[in-house]
Amino acid sequence: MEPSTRRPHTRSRHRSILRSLAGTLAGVLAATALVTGAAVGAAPPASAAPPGERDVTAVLFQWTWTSVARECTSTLGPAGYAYVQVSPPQEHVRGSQWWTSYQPVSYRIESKLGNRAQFAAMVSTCRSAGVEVIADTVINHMSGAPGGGTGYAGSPFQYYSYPGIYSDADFNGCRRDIADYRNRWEVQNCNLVGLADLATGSQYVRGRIATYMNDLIALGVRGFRIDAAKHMPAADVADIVSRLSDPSVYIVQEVIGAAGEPITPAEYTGIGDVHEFNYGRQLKRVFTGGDRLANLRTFGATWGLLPSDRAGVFVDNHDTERNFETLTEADGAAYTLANVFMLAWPYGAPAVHSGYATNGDYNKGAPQSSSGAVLDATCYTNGWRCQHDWREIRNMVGFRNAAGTAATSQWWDNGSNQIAFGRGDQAYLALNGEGTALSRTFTTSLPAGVYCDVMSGDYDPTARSCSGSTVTVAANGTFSANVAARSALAIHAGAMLDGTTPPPPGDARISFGVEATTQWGRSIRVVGSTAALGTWSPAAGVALSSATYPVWRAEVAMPPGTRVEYKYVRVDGNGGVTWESGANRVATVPASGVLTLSDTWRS
Ligand code: ARE
Ligand code: CA
Repeated sequence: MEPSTRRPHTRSRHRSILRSLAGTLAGVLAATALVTGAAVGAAPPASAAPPGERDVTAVLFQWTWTSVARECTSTLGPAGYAYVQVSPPQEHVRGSQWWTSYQPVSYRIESKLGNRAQFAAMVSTCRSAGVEVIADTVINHMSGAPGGGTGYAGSPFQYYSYPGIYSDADFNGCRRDIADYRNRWEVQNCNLVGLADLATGSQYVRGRIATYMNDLIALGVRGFRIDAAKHMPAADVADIVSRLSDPSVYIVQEVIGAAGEPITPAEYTGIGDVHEFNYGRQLKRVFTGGDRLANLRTFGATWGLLPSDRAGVFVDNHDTERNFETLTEADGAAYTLANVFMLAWPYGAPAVHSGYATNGDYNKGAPQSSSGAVLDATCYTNGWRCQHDWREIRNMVGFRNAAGTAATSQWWDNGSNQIAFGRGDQAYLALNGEGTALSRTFTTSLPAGVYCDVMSGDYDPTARSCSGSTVTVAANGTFSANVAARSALAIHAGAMLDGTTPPPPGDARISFGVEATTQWGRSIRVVGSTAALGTWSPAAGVALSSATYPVWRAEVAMPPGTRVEYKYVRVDGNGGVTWESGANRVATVPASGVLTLSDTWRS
């Protein structure tokens, strides 16, 4: 592992801190078998963020802030998404097309997607639901409208002149369109499709951009997609990022790698993550018959892709679903299965694109009223596709969270387009890309038990029930199942069924206890890595009793020897959730009897 100071903005740094702390704690625990809350001294800074291993982003493309907020609470949080990426929030040129978002005219947080207050409320609601917000930031350029005009929020502007922000001298001198992508200077100093190219080498411009991004951080934003990063020298991007008020925010840069071009994604990996476009391109090739799924066994860096811990990956994004460089939702099962594979496969940080029907019109803006106001999104109406909510995709987020950092194991393939693999003792996927059913006995490293196949139905963590079919894993790790043509079967430790799971011998259990003073109307829950603790979903965690206030307590029976990571959360009257700060706590279920924990709330 490289020194963490060199690459401050990738998710791997955050994760590795948590992992090393967790490792230390686990060692302490193994030796003492009794935990107190004081063990974590050097915890990372307090934040409302849920614990460390989650890395899936839902991209709610062109959704209004009001609808993003609602979706965080109803769907993204419960599904376990770590981030929601929203479209550019700054003032932009007027017009009905989606791409007006990519033509800034000022840095006021007022756009067709909502005003500043709505944006702030959305960030706060999403964070309460355990979902951090990534803002798409357009900082390489301003508008492309040569005639000038008035922005969405009323700001007057001219091409190369944005009163109070930038004047002519703040733009690069090239002033013509990029024509030759093999010319580094031209790509970085001339105009991308007519968009006024900012002089990002200038101290003033860098400072002004950082002020905008810091404004978003002040509103609670915890990550940035940097649009058109390839069109700014990496040194310029690095300088801007070094000015951010919070060095732990997540950065993912749009640097499209292409054969024959001098500017490469690798130039930007020292700053943060970079979108790996070849990932989506390769998945299209493999899932449309250009290669066999069996060859995905080695999918990753050995295919010439970026190092896993620097790659932001997707099956499609808003550009590629319009230029068909990748699969799109029109590809049906191949698209769904590629997303399932992406979420199961331990490479990169995955983003699920969620768009709307375009009916073949490249420019078509998000569903809007007759007066041009973008309508709040409601899934499956008005053309909203809601890929983030498709059962197979939504449930694979839980699979990925349960799998955590476990490596792939027990790979199997039929030499063609039927594959299966596990993620250690946490999760197992069988994916059938062929036109005939797959019937076999699979070998896993999973503990024996009855699992919900989350491709065929949903697991209900409260009722501990499954609306789809179940799979019984035997003591030797095998299970037999039938996987229909062009479909998948997925099981994981976060979706095991009670009662049918072999009962823990000796009544093994943990008594969770935490001293926490709270205001009237608030309550404390324990949430953690196992199904019994809600698989990191606060709503599915275990409510503690206040009978011995200020110590809150509850007993949870779990299979003996299970290593659990957990945290306490405070729930206020209207359902808002506050996570305690610091690293995940760790405990191991005893062989029999009760392990009594006496923790102290970490504010
Ligand atoms: C619109 C109109 C234009 C008009 C312009 C200015 O379509 O005709 O000239 O406005 O008035 C988006 C849309 C554009 C839109 C623009 C501004 O896609 O159509 O232009 O907003 O409203 C390159 C860049 C890459 C960029 C892609 C699209 O390297 O950064 O082009 N992607 C991002 C966003 C886009 C966005 C912008 C940047 C601009 O994701 O959605 O544009 O903010 C090879 C190269 C790639 C190149 C690619 C396509 O693969 O390797 O580098 O990508 O070709 O040219
Ligand atoms: Ca530029």
